[in-house]
Amino acid sequence: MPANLIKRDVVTALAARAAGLDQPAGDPRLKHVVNRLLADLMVAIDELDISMDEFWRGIAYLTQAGKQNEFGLIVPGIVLEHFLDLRLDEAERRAGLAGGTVRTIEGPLYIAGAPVSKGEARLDDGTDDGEVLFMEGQVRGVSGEPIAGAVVDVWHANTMGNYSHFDPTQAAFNLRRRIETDKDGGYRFRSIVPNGYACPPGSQTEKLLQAMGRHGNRPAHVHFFVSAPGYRKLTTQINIDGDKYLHDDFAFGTRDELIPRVERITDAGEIHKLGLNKPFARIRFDFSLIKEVAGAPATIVAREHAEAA
Ligand code: MBD
Ligand code: FE
Repeated sequence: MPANLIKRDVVTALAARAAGLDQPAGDPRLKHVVNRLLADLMVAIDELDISMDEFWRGIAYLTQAGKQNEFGLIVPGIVLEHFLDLRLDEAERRAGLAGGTVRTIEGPLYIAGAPVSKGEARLDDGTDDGEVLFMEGQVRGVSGEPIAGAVVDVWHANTMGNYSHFDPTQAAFNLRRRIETDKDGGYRFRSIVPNGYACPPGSQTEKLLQAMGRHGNRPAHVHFFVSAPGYRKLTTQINIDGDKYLHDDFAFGTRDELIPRVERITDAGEIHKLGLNKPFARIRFDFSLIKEVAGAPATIVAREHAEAA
């Protein structure tokens, strides 16, 4: 079929009626958004001359993606979650907010309610024979003041790149903890160095990526929510330096400021001091939080999460 079969004012009128713009009832914001998206979609279908086969293949794809609960994975894979970060970065800049640790995407694998401890924690349950990781640092305000009682909510994958809860072979909350900073704003944890995540083979996400000539791998990373009363909540990650996918993340989450040095500790004295018998990795990383100000764009995001059983 040729493209551009339908006049723009016909599209506009159809989108308006379909979005209920001629009805007094309903949610005005929702109607406004649906109207815009429908009009843009109809224009795109017409300009791209999307065939009926293509259209219904797309609907079947989305139906299956929904059944398999994959929208949370498709969204970062098609750069939209990173795009939302760029918008929030720019909105903060325009609100005069500056400094602080840079944010990056949350991703779809957070589970609320991880065990809480003071100052330090061990994240792994000892069943994964990965390289031991000690990570420590301080939570401070942008002016440098240490923040005692901040909550460092940390989660990461195991050496298979899998996350507890989503991977039923792991214990509940394995590699997930909430650590309250000590009186000096300090946090410390022992864990294992994660490996990168790969989209499940055969998943709708992977099918889409493959059809676009892309891969579905993330470099190894550790996620954080860092929060404290009076400060803006930070959502971020650190990357494990040296990963093959460090600058080729299918989810576009890597940011240069979030690649701390990984020290490899081989000194026998240091190893023994920590009760270990082999070399380990150490990362020092401080988090810097911006003070909350009235009217600034929210960093606390309402988002559905899987529930811990
Ligand atoms: C992950 O671990 C992740 O962080 C993201 C953004 C997407 C898929 C898996
Ligand atoms: Fe992740």
